[in-house]
Amino acid sequence: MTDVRSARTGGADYRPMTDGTLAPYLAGFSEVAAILGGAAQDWKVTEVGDGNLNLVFIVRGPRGSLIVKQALPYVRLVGDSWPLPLDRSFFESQALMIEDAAAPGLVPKVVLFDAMQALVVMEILTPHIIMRKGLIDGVEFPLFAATLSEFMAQSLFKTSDLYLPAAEKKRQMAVFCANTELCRITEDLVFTDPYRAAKLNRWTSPQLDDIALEFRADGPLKAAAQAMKLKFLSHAEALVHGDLHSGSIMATSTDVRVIDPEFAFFGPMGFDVGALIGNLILAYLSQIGHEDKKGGRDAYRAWILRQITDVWTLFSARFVELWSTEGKGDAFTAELFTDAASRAALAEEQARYMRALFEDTLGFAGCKMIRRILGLAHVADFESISDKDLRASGERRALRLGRDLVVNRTRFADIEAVAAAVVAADATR
Ligand code: SR1
Ligand code: MG
Repeated sequence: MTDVRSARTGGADYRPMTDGTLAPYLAGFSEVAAILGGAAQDWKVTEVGDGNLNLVFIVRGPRGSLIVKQALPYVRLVGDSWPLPLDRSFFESQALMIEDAAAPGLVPKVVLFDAMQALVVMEILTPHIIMRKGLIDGVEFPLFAATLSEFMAQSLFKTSDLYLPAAEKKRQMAVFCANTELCRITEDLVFTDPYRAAKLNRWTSPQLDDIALEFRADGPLKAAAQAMKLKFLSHAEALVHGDLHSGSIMATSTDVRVIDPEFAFFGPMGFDVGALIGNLILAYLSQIGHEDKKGGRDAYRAWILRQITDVWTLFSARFVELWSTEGKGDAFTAELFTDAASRAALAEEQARYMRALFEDTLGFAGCKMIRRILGLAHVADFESISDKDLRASGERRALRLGRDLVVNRTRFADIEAVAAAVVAADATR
């Protein structure tokens, strides 16, 4: 892993790339030129970024194609009134490499990190689509649950104290501790702003004015959301992706990959699992706006619901399996658990740990759902519904269920109970 001190991103020579300037710049990197083939004048560059933060280019050469992601010095969604450090490209490239080592083949390969221009050159994923788009269009991804559960189990377990020696975990943590600005975005936008009159908040208005106001006065909800925020701030359990929603997944019917870990830091594992499940629930509750007739998406709803239960069930089983077979970290020192009675006690402790992780997952899932409806950054699942009344009806159900998940996260018996709550919430449509 690169030392953060040698990875000063940006500087006097930094400039945002354009379709015209990127190819000549990349020509200076032999590893990039070798993949693209030909010379700079043969490369076709297209800016395709539609995310909240960065420039994203596809570069096509006679031999191959690549993706280039360049950080902008501000939040693209808002403009240059909101400056943002360029070093998020460093954290993204580092996280991609750690994730690839933990879960090989489940993230795009990094070809180059260039600190001066804050850009990451990586493998192009084609013909993959952003999973959120697929969820809106009713596309099933057969490998989704198996891949995401494997990705989360491997990347979270293998960066935790259950697997790493304490000194190595602390070394990795020290690097990602510097990703403070991106963490700050999450601290504000996910855990705080939806519960106060923040300037950048927005919601479907006037339909949701009442519930936006109600949530700002909801003491139990605000206290529970702040309890989740405290976990986010202080539980450095593992290297979390930090923004693991359906827009950070690219998939086909035969391949699923995780992209965009620029928010990565050492935080609570449930933040990733909760982001994923919360976004699947949003996808489920937004189907009302995407079906051609009432009930037209029922089979697809059932598919999403299965992904919610499968992803948790497969993830938790795989995580415990890794712990039991590769638990060589400084936590739960393996030599203490060689006899049958000790192993049984360890299994009980593992069950307690997974229960706590489940409750964290639900709390974070609820926070993520609420922020996407009352905060600054929304999701296309709902935003693409042009009938505002219909959109707001689904958003309201999501807000109520999100609140339930945050406030009552300890009361859900298991993931099937969560699935039942999703179905019950949607039954009011
Ligand atoms: C200002 S950035 C808004 C959101 O975009 C990213 O996808 C993260 O979710 C962030 O919170
Ligand atoms: Mg992103």
